[in-house]
Amino acid sequence: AAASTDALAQDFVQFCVDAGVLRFGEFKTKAGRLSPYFFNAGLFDDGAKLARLAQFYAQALLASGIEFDMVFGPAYKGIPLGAAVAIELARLGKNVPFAYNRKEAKDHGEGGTLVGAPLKGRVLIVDDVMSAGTAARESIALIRAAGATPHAVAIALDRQEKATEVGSDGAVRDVDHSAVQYVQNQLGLQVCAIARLADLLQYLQDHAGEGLAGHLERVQAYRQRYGVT
Ligand code: OMP
Repeated sequence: AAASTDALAQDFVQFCVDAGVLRFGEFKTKAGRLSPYFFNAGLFDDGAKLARLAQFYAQALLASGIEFDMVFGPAYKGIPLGAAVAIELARLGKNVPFAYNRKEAKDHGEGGTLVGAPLKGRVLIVDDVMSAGTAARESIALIRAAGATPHAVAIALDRQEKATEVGSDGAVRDVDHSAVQYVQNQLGLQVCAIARLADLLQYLQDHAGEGLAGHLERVQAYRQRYGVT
């Protein structure tokens, strides 16, 4: 299974490079780090790309063996991702309930911040990227508050970098574990990532002859500074 998961990850990185979702250059992350690469899931911007993306999530989920009762897409970017994954799962014979949240509560009409199926059972959160883990923590709290169980997280890319925490003095500092490690080990959720930083590095190594050698060096240096083992 390990070999086929690797092959899936390599196919996925290639797909993201072709789609312009994965780019190399200079980018600032949410945590304020200067990153030599960036994954912009907003660029899965047509029906065919979304369908292909959903197939990758579904295949990675099936390979992981993770069980779940429903799919939750966190606002905003997780909403189309969760919807696409729910559609693909149904197409594969696993039709499960789907829900998402709004960022602002409505005071009329259906009211509340949750839309779709009632949150219950083991919930799978579908999101794009995990860096510091801020977004994941919010979804987990929301699912708990609704009386359901945050059970697993499916992401497209695990950046495998140090999470940050705010000290009692208000200063933000790096910690030794990644957000994914925190969600797995401290919060007890299962995490399924289609690809990780390690797969991205493998891709750059395999294609170093095609003008990607400079990017390989910069991504390696970034991992040296911010990566986890
Ligand atoms: P955390 O919520 O801190 O884990 O950061 C994840 C979010 O950062 C994503 O949902 C994006 O908004 C953004 N992001 C990317 O989309 N792609 C990247 O390659 C890196 C980031 C980031 O800013 O860390």
